Amino acid sequence: MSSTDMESFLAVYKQIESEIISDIQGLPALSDNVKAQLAEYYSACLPYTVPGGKMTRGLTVIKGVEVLKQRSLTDEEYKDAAILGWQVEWLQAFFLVADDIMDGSITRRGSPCWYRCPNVTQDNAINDALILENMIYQTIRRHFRSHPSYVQLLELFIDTTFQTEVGQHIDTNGTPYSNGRRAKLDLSRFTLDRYQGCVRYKTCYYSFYLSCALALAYCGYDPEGEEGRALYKKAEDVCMILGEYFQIQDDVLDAFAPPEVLGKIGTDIEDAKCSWLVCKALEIANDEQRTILEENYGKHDPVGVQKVKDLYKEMNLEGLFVAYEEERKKTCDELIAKIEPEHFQELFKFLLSKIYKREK
Ligand code: GPP
Ligand code: MG
Ligand code: MG
Ligand code: MG
Repeated sequence: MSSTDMESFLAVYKQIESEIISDIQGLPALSDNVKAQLAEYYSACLPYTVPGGKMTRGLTVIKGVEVLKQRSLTDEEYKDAAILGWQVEWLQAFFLVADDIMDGSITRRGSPCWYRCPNVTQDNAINDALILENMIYQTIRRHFRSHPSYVQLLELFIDTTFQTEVGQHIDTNGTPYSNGRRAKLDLSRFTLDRYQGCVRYKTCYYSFYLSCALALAYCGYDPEGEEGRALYKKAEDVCMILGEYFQIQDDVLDAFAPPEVLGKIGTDIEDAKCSWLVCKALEIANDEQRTILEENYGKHDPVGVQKVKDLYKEMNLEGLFVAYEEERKKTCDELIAKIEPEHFQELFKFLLSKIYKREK
């Protein structure tokens, strides 16, 4: 079984979805009518919010288990790794449903954000984000309760969720709120130092490290043991660098990628986000360029947003990014080449190949 086999991976999604819908249909002390409404609602919510992304996070767990075992997987191992992979995708669905509300986004994966669907609304979407999170723990209990790594698997999801939420808080408060409104834009907050801290928490742990750590945990590596500790640490070190590179791409795509390719419409300028682009621009801006940012950044006004994008173009930030990407690719190649045991390198080469020069 190959880890890049989407069809097999999606078949496992289907099974998890049916298990969850059957649970809902079996809830005690609810009339058949109410249960049917719930089942119908979540039979629409799950396929809309969970599959349909690039699925790299999920497939990475399978790749990780293959790499660590140094052989192709048995059917049972494949299924276990795919179930864990889908739990990372479920976590991502939970985060994205919530993130799109917080960021006031319009589209996701080429369709309206879940909270903007007419039969959903923000009230439901907030609760659905919470339900999506809970489903992770239902599924892990169903499939891994008697696995030796059960507690560790749970703790990885708990810790990663907290880390991401801390990052999301930093992200949301690049310009803090005061008396229910955004405080005045303070460009001095947008530094690469703040950026790196924010991104480590909001992106690196859940998008890169979690999948690698789940593979290690599933294969029985103990984070407290000598061999295990070194492997988790290596994975963490590389994932922090890959994750930062990935979020910098996300920020550049937010401003410059065609929404029909990206599947989402950028909101970072309107939302006054501490984006890599604004940090970089402020590093090199002259007084006049800084004034353009002062006057236009963080406003929900298409003319102002265009002025910021024109400024980014004038400052050749896209060119700076291309240079950054080449430098990053080189650093990552070198870093990965030093990882021991050698076969562990394959996992990070896989991740790097998925992100280098990505367009969505
Ligand atoms: C990416 O930020 C980070 C997340 C999606 C984590 C959200 C965390 C929560 C606790 C809700 P982003 O806003 O740049 O992502 P995108 O560009 O995909 O909207
Ligand atoms: Mg967002
Ligand atoms: Mg966000
Ligand atoms: Mg973004």
